[in-house]
Amino acid sequence: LEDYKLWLKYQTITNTDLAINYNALVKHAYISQGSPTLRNAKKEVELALSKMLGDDITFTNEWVPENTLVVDVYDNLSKDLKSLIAEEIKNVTHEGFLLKSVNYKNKKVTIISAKKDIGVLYGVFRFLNMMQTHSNLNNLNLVDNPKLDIRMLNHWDNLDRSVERGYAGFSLWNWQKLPEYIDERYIDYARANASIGINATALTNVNANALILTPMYLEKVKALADTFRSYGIKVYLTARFSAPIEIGNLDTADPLNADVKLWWKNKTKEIYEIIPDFGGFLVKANSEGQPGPQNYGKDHVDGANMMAEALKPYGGNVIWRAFVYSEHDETDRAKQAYDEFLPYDGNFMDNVLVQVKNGPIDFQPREPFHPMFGAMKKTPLIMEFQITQEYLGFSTHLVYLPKLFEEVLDADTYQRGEGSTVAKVIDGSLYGNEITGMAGVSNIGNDINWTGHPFAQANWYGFGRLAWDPYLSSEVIADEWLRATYSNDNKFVEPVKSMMLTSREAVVNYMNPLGLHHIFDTGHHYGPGPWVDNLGRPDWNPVYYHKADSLGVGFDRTPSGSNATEQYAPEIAQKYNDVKKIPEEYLLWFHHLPWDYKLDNGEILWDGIALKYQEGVDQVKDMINTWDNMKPYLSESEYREVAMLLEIQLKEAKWWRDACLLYFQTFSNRPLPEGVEKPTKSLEYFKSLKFPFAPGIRPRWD
Ligand code: BDP
Repeated sequence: LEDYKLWLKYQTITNTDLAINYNALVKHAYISQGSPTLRNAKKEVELALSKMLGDDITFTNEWVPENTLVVDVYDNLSKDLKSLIAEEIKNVTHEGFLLKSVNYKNKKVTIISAKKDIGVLYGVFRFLNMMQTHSNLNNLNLVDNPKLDIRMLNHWDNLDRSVERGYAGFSLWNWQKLPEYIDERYIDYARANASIGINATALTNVNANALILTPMYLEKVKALADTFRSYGIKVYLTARFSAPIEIGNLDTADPLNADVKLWWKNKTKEIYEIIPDFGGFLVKANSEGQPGPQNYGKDHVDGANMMAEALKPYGGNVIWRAFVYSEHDETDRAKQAYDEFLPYDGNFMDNVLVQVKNGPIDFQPREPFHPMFGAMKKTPLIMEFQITQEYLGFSTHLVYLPKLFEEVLDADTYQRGEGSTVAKVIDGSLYGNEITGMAGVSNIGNDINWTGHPFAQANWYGFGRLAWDPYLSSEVIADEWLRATYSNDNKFVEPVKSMMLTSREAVVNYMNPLGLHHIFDTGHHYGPGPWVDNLGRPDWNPVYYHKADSLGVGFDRTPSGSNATEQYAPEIAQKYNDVKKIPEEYLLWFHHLPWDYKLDNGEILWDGIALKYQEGVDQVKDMINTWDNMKPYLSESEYREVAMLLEIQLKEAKWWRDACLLYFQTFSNRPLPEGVEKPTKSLEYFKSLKFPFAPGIRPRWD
């Protein structure tokens, strides 16, 4: 049950010096209760301080001279207090906050303030997090503003409560009991999100069901929106493009048809009448069989702007996804989103954001950054990361994703010269966009611990922190999370942190080393399937991506091949085209190379691939050792839970290694190099494995 509390455990502070110090700081706490949001702040402070420090803290509802902690919006503060923070508060934006230690009438007072209620709540959560991580709170002077506007989760939750690519149970949203029944979990979900600054949630799957837009469901959505509002969270819905036909009795969904436009206008009005702060629509159109404007000979701009027009009067946004690849397009799948969207740059209305996955294929353990970042200069792009581990071992493998997110955010697009990082594209600083955002495909379900794997909580946490500030380091985030979740003992934090930080490279090594990608088994993406070649479309088959043959392996995306590199700035294109300059982690993503090609360290490619697979397995063994050594800092159940999962991870890492090496060996015709363990099963055995009931499968659309 401790797991349920996420990073909001508020464990008792047992270090007496620290407890005395903190107690003195917060002894007499004044927390405004002027609004539902401020009341949430108050509840959180009361809960947290009593758990961390005990019961001798006095909470007052009004200003008294004894106060040492003051929590309120700037406008409500007394003149004296205002004057003490007047300078700093100028730098606080509408969702930002200020934490400041001041001297007031010869007394130390800590002020948590902001321009708006939501900023106060965020400030409270940060302050409590600092206390949970045993930070020095004596001389605070911190202004922190979110660097992105829309910080959102995308739930791929279906109305029957199954979750596409969900590995943590069923959907949290209990549609049958809504709107009357407000599950306590909705509130804890909102608290957790607010604690890291997430301010938006798209409740439903991008493979959308139009029913969510019917009055009966909208009442239920309203109940959730009402619950989340005081935590600063806006609700978005996925809009099925053909909804006017399916639930509106029209015979077309053509975006330029007057009746269709009117239908969306009326539908939008109906939504805002009951949810006045509705965020807008998230749309997957003409992608993987979803309907869209192209069904009517129209394009993405026609579709997005039609919805944007309906939302505009209410301040709502359209988030239009760029995850498209057509079965009729013979070119490289990695090129298609760019090719399809770049011509529209500048044509979208100003309340349209285009949501782009971090890489050009699909949430692989490693991909180069998506070439649309930086190239699409006149359209705000919202980053789409996947928090749920569709291609990274589901919720069974411990993989710390902020490391992956950070790699993408730090990548330099060179689109406006050196230093044009992806982070600068999405925070709007490179091209001066009005609205900015980051979306994460949620890994949350109704499992008691929310995310299946206890360490997957860190991925939710880390996503939120990076959406707030895409320049944060993954290491700092891991540190915060570990301290709040498990322990502040450095003998625990340091080794476990380094385990987390290497876990991402481990999964790359044992699944897709040296730029290999999309060699997952059909449909469920659980386990290896590099041999799969029988699916309806070439670009659904792993053989399309690795192109192994007797001569070599890898996808040639240089000018001699698909020339996908031309979609990047010349600095990147030149580097990636040159087999000597490309970072080896992207080698086989961009090059088809002979099995005896010499790697940087002198190994031949075949040996290098095999040794990487082995290294991945060895890294998991190291993780197991690290965790075993942590027993003294963990409860029995905390220890066992992760230990059991790590054993599965090891078993599956070996499965990946053996299946892939046996398969690729049929082309390389070379022995396994020394140091690589011999497979104990045959290739035929691995090929025979079938997983019709693996979790998270989506119904196929072909
Ligand atoms: C892929 C998933 C599929 C999603 C699709 C998407 O396999 O279930 O519907 O992405 O993002 O990663 O739309």
